[in-house]
Amino acid sequence: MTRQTETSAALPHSAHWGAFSATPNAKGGLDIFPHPEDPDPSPILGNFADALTHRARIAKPMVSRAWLEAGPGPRERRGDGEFVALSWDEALDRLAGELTRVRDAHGPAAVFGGSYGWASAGRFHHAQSQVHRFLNTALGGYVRSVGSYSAGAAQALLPHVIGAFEDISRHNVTWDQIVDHTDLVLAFGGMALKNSNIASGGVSRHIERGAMERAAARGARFVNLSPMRTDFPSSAGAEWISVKPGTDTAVMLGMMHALDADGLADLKFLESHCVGWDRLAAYLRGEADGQPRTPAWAAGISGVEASVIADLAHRAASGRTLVTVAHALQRAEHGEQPVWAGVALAAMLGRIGAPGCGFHYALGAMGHTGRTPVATPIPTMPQGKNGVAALIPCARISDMLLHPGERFDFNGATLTYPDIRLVYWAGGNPFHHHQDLTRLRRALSRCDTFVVHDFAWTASARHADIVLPATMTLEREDIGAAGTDPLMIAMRPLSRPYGEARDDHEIFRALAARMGVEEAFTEGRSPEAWLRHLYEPTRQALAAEGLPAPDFDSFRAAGEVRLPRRANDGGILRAFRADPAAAPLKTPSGRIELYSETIADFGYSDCPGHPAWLDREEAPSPEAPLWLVSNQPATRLHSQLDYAAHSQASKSRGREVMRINPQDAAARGVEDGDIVRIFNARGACLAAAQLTEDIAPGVINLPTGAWYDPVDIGGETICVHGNPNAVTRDRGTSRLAQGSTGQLCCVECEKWTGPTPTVSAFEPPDAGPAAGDG
Ligand SMILES: Nc1nc2c(c(=O)[nH]1)N[C@H]1C(S)=C(S)[C@@H](COP(=O)(O)OP(=O)(O)OC[C@H]3O[C@@H](n4cnc5c(=O)[nH]c(N)nc54)[C@H](O)[C@@H]3O)O[C@H]1N2
Ligand SMILES: Nc1nc2c(c(=O)[nH]1)N[C@H]1C(S)=C(S)[C@@H](COP(=O)(O)OP(=O)(O)OC[C@H]3O[C@@H](n4cnc5c(=O)[nH]c(N)nc54)[C@H](O)[C@@H]3O)O[C@H]1N2
Ligand SMILES: [Mo]
Repeated sequence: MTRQTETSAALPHSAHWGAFSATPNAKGGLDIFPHPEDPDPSPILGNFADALTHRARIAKPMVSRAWLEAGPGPRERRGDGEFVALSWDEALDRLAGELTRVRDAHGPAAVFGGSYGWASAGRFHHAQSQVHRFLNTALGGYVRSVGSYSAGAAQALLPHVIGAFEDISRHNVTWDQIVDHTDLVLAFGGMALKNSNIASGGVSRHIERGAMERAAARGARFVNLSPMRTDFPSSAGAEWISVKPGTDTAVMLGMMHALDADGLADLKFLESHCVGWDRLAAYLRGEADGQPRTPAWAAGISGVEASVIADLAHRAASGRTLVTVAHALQRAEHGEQPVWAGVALAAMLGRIGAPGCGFHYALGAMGHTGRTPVATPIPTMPQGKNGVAALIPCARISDMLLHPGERFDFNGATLTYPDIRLVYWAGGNPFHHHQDLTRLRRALSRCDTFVVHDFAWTASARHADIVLPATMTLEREDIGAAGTDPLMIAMRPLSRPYGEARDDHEIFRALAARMGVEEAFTEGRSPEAWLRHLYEPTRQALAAEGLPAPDFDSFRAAGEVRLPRRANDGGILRAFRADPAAAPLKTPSGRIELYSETIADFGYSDCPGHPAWLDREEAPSPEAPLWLVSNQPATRLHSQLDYAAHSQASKSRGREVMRINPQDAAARGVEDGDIVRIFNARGACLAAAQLTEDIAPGVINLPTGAWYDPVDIGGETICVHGNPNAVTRDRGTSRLAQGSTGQLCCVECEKWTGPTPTVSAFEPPDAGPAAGDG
């Protein structure tokens, strides 16, 4: 992001990718100025410049003609029909009627309101909070989703073996400690700076690049264990060890074997702070099955030479070492295992809880990590009480819709999929985030009604029956805040709403009014009154600390307020290290569990009682010999604003770019810039090839986020724009966590020789004559 001089007329605002201010320009767009305190602003801010009035925005309430004419009900297929524009009054009347029908006929447990997604940074207009509050108020509840696509496996596993997810991923080793203390960072999955651009709720300072460079200048070494060199900034001088996708657990087990065999394990720490070392040691030594997990064994699986694995173990034991495991590793089949193995490896090194050392889950994967949390509460919209008990792990959406009444395992419990009639989404894009989109399409055809609020014609909106145009963040007043950022931002509206767009809150208020619960939904507050109300707990906490605690009007006039941080005290792991009896972990034993009785007792063969290397169902085959890594995109947050300038500039021939090693490209006659078809038995997409030595042979990379653009060609549905979820696999990580496995799948790829279909993902769908026009 180039820094320009901000004019005094610029108004503050905030996004998940940075705090900024902006002024309207003569082109109908915005001039964007990163926050002056941000040392390394995110280039993703560039997507705001032309975002407001793009043709991909939704201008009016729209209803699919099929739903309007045939009424609610399952359909052959959603997503390829015509839409009809309705007035707000008519759209809201029909939706309120349908919500009432479903509630009265089937009860609130027939409504899926999980509505997973990142929405926008403002805390009041946070779409998920608004939709949950509305469904709780108007229906008495809804079927919810738990966990995240980000970290489903880790969220279920970490509390069993080391501690609460937040404690291990947010209040642990800090960047300051790494600058001062760490000798060696073993980064499994790397720490790409593109990823720490992002923090939900906002991030006013991007500190990672500077911290890595300062640590490296002091002599710290970073090792990027990943199939891609670009997963670490070159300025930090990282060594690249290329690991075959999905095999990190084997590498870690090989390192652990070397530590054990060479007498380098910290037996004192294993005795005083851990349980289950004997069980893990027996596994490492192959006592039960005759297969010791030696570096040579690990080399055969991972492609990393045995001597490199052993050497890494020795280096790790000789200094202050930090082990980090990226989210990506656990967003894959058996994703629990690399997280647990990382904890076990760090435990054997004996430095968990020491400054800059030990284990940090997902350090650098977002701008939230490696910082100390703020000491005051931040504004949160109350969601009310959900009277429905039924839930799904978030990535089981298609399973739920396709298998109502069926039972499934989840973290020790057996749950039943509810029978869903109405699906409500606000602030997320399932046709971005979910796997195997052909299957999701089939699944979403089974419900009676699919409702989507969005500000743009995403694939989810195109598949909906009722599409309500929401305002985008740039058009609203709000408060931007994250529990890890020192600035709370008074976000100001930078434009009038596009077309007839309304705030999610206003849409829900109007629905609540029709359903007789307006007062309960709004508590009598206008949006402005809500902002003042939500600001108050933070102000009071500031005042109690004796810090500047401006009233709301002064906060709004100043544009921001500074929040104090908690002490940089290493969190629960530091206290536990110092005295495990006085500060036990929240695990069953109070210690780090290298063997978990709880997990063992669940009896899941896909997640046994200690970290283990497990055979995979998804693995390279003659039909699908390449690993596809579908990671986070560098030029946007997920699918958000894919239509805007910065994201568009990264495309080639209008398509998402797929990276491939020249060796694999040559074997397939693929040249740089060619359009390729990426496919497997589940589906296919087109992308533009880029040849690079920065990716390991046998692996290709297509980031997520290109808007799904399915076209039926020769009997096959192909996403012609390059959405990798056209080919990913829709299975849970294991019965423990049921997390998303979207990061990795196996595919083949070939040069596309047919006519290149036009990408129409950003063209609004066909709109028939408006209702009432004849
Ligand atoms: N293959 C594969 N798939 C993946 C992943 C992967 O690694 N590989 N990663 C996964 C991960 S980690 C995640 S977190 C998910 C992300 O999945 P999502 O969070 O669903 O993705 P977003 O594109 O951020 O979706 C947010 C949507 O909300 C809309 N929106 C923004 N502001 C507002 C608002 O104020 N009101 C309303 N109504 N709408 C708004 C945006 O336009 C956008 O459509 O994707 C997952 N999917
Ligand atoms: N710019 C940008 N930043 C983002 C996001 C975004 O959409 N855009 N999304 C944010 C969100 S919601 C999340 S959850 C985080 C996600 O954080 P991550 O999941 O960690 O991020 P990814 O980019 O998906 O993956 C990181 C890298 O892991 C490597 N990798 C994949 N599989 C393996 C494996 O099996 N072994 C090893 N060693 N490496 C592997 C890939 O090369 C990949 O580039 O990112 C956040 N940051
Ligand atoms: Mo995520």
